[in-house]
Amino acid sequence: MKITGVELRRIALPLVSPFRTSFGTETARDVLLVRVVTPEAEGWGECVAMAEPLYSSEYVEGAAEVLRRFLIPALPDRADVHAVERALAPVKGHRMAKAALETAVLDARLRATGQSFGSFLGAARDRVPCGVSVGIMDSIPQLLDAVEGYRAQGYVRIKLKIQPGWDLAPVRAVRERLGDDVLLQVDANAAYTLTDAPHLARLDLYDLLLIEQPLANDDLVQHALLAKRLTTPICLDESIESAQHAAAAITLGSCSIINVKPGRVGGYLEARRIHDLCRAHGVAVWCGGMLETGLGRAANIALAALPGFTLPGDTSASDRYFATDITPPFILDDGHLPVPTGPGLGVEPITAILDEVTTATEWIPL
Ligand code: NPG
Repeated sequence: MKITGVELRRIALPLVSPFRTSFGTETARDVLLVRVVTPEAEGWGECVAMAEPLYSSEYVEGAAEVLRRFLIPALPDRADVHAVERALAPVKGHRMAKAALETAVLDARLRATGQSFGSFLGAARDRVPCGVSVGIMDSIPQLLDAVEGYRAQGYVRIKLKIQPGWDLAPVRAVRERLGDDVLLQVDANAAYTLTDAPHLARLDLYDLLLIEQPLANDDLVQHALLAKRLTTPICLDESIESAQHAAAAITLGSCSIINVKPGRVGGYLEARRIHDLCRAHGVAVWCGGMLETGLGRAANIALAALPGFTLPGDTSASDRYFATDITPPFILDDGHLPVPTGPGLGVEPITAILDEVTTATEWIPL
């Protein structure tokens, strides 16, 4: 299977409500889509980089640039995902850009052979339980309203974004309102330092599933020290960009849970390696989210169906983010989403909607 060319397509999608984290507020998604064309089939990849480099060093314009200048020209002749991963490896970093290109090649390949992402990755279930990530709000009553709305929709786990000044009180209020049985976790997006350990230890009262990325991205040692001072399990997100990082974190005792985001780690092959490593070590994993459209969401749901994904992921329904998704929407059913079964991602963009939200396209022949 030879690759004929690659299209870079930018789309703009407003979010149904602003999403605020400790590093910024997203009100719309500026998404870079990668379409790989072969004579047999086309494949899609969604780049999860945001417009600004605040979650990590990557940002959408930078991803487009490294794709057009370095990654697409480095593609091998054949649309083989392992060969693609090797060909992109010499370029340092830029994992979100690499993941988008690798996913598009894999999708084209799987569509040509009729195999689904779930089957390729090793999915063990046909539906996955879904959590929801709830942003920082202006007031606790506003937060409680939002959380109750999500509970009514059926989400099986609630994740609250926290930051200094928005932590103990909102967590206490939500725990009191929801009762002890609801799965509740928090995500700091690297907003604290080790000197906050006594304060973070006060979260131990609320029976949280985990605290996600309390300290800075490169603080693996500090996370290990913090883990000794909390009973709440530590989960790492931003710190884990590869299976090597995951191995180091497990060895050091920096975390007992890992949030796997394929974009952050360079693609679904590396995401699966992290799953395999964690499973062998008894470390739980769950699938994170980056406000994906239905294309990225489809692949994440397939990944979340692997046997080591024992905690509900940030794999919310389309309407959590978008009034109109670019694919047929993912709709929550009893707190779960179905793993797509069609070839490749198992979903296609709806052409009329895609064209309407497209802001730019660029064709790069090979
Ligand atoms: O459900 O897709 C989702 C969003 C889940 O909270 C979520 N994502 O830090 O994990 C995160 C956060 C995020 C959002 C990170 C946007 C970066 C950008």
